Amino acid sequence: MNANSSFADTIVAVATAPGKGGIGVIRISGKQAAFIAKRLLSKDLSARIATLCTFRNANQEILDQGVALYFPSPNSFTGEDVVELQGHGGPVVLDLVVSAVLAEGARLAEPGEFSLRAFLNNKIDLAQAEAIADLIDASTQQAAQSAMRSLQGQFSEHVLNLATALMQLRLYVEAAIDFPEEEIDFLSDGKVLQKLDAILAELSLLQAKAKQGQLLKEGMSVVIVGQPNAGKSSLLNALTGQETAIVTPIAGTTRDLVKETIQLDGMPLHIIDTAGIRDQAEEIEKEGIRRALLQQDLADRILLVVDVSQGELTKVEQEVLQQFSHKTTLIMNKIDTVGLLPGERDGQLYLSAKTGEGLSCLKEHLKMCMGYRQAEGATFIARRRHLSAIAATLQNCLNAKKQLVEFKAGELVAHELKMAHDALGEIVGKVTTDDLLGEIFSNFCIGK
Ligand SMILES: Nc1nc2c(ncn2[C@@H]2O[C@H](COP(=O)(O)OP(=O)(O)OP(=O)(O)O)[C@@H](O)[C@H]2O)c(=O)[nH]1
Ligand SMILES: [Mg+2]
Repeated sequence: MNANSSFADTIVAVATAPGKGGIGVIRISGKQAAFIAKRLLSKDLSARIATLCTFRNANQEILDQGVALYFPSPNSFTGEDVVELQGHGGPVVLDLVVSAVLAEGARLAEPGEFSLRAFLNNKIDLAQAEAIADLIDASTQQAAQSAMRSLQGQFSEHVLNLATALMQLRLYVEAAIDFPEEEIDFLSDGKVLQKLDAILAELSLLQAKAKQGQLLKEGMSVVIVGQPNAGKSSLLNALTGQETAIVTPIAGTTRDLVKETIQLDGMPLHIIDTAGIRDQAEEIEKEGIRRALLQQDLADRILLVVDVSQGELTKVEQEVLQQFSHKTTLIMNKIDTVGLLPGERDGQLYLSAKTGEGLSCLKEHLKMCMGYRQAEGATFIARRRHLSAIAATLQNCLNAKKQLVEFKAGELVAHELKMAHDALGEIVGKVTTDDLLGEIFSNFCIGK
């Protein structure tokens, strides 16, 4: 989607979810919105007043009856003239009204085009636009509340305050460079370092909150692997609290990947159960094992399930532990059969998928692995894009500090600070490219 080429068009889309509903909302935005509404409704609309109307096409056939709302520019969602038609929520009747609007010269909106226009008209910044999509997509209450905080601008405000502090520091350093005879004094009087340290501390705080927000949005992925009959599917079922996967005493029961998402105190947990890994497998099972091994690379965490009564780890189990030592948890399952206590010992988790003992310990362990802290109230939703921008800003500030402390190199301090400032600006959209905008807004639903 090109950000500017089609800005002159008036766009239309059904804004409510597809399917049947009590009402359905059609949104029209652009210069022709009021004119088109007049043609359809044969009525003049007053700004921000609900008006009961009959919706007609160009042949004066009655299509629907409903309420029309007019939001004149600039006081609308997009910043343009906007008309919203609230009719009956049936797909056919909504299509008829949209067709009538198209016949009057509007065109269908692309996904996210209303939000893109809101962004380009400075009604919202980029982080807020993303928060709209994240609010709609939220899979837990915590994620929805965090998205709402981002939408209200709390995340952007934090970012903008930091950007202002960085700007002021840049001005200070650049002024020092412009007066070379005083440069050394300026840079060594401690003020720059003090301000830089304060910015670094704030950035770390922002990073911590954004990480929580990203977890709320994307969650944690966990893959359960192990030998046949170790109790992998039983563990999946214990975590979901349902008979999600088939459990039998027959080795080789699970062949396909079984996927389920639950929430762990607000954090989405994507769990994948896999085929037991063994050498003597027939063709279907072999394919299952191949898929299981692939998942190990992708997961945030691998749960290697072992029957606690089996004794020594097998070669396959040792290989998993070695190859993925940084992200594997060894689960000693079936403690009920040997009378062991549940809990975490020597980095291993003892539990029983059958009785549920030790399950809460596993849940705490998973949260801890991701650094998820539910108690932290005021997180805001964040995306990978935001996290990498914050990381880049931090790195540039650290480089600036090094140039300052070790080399007193004013020019290079200024350069690093400029890079930091630009990286931070990407979050709210002060620095953007058409590609980035296309990528972000094309993932929105139509009508947003
Ligand atoms: N006593 C006891 N039995 C368990 C426990 N966990 C699983 N089992 C039993 O072990 C057998 C195998 O369990 P599954 O969950 O199907 O094992 P799996 O690892 O998914 O096996 P495959 O799909 O064949 O790879 C079943 O009979 C389960 O009831 C446990 O904690 N305690
Ligand atoms: Mg299984």
